[in-house]
Amino acid sequence: MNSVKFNDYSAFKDILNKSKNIIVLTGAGVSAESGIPIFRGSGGLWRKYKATSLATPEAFHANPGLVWEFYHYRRTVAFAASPNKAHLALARYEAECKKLGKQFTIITQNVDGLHHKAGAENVIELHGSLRKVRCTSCKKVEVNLDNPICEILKNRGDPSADEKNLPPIAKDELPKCKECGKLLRPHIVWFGENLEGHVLSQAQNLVESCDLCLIVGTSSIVYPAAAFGQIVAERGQPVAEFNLNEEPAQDMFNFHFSGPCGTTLPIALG
Ligand code: BJW
Ligand code: ZN
Repeated sequence: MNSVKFNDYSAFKDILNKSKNIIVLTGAGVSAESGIPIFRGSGGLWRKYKATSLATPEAFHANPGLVWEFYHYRRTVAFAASPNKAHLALARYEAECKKLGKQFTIITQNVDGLHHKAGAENVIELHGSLRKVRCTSCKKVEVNLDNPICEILKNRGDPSADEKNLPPIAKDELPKCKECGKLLRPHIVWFGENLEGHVLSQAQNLVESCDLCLIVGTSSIVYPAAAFGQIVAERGQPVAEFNLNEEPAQDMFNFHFSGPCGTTLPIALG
């Protein structure tokens, strides 16, 4: 039976130095110190809604104006945010790996673009990106950094606004596809939707071939990402978790570093 080593930086560094194909799965916790709210717990509310209840195709179908307001707010926060010490430590380590001929890939569940902003190049965005939109009809995907993305969303999205005082937003006022004129949506993977096939298989290949896996700032409850660490551990390869929580998500992981990852990761990768 494997026993988890707690905050053992020296034993972790021995393994890190020997590894040649490293993956890092990141979640909302890696961006928390950049001021991006996490999904679960007290930070996961926007107005009276749980963030996870708005991130569904059903919510968008029922009220696209409300869901676009929520995403307008998220885009505004993410576009203004700066990478923190955890993003920067990962990007620095990627550059070191490149020099040493090692493979290093960040697989992120985040949609905020902060790994790229920190300078990381080898990043797989599992759940899409706030920087992209997709047509609900012709499915064309494009980068769109306009903010607001359409006139009606100007001055909307305030999380503390009282909805009783806000006029509802009609569907035909929302952003439209330049090709076919139909409604655009955020290019984000919502609950119950499949991840993009090529993105998922790229991530799965790395999960099957890596010799070290870091799990950073994720509650490890949303699949398929939640299974990645477990799959690596079942193959007998080391897994190291970095989380505010004191306890590991899985007792089959080898290392657990508790505390803000803006503090723990720079030590572990330094
Ligand atoms: C810190 C910190 C600091 C804080 N330092 N740490 C198998 C079994 C059961 C269910 C399923 C299954 N397969 C699929 C499902 C259904 C579903 C699912 O997993 N549900 C579970 C809830 C049970 N999965 C899906 O629907 C996926 N699709 C799919 O698999 O398709 C096939 C299929 C469909 C249906 C049935 C079966 C198969 C799609 C998932 C898409 C997830 N989308 C979201 C919303 C994106 C939209 C957006 O961003 O606007 O992605 S949900 C939300 O959760 C978001 C996140 O990426 C994701 C993960 O959350 P994360 O990152 O872990 O955040 P938190 O808040 O949960 O945790 C933060 C952590 O950080 C905490 O642990 C803190 O302690 C820590 N922390 N500060 C270090 N400073
Ligand atoms: Zn279109």
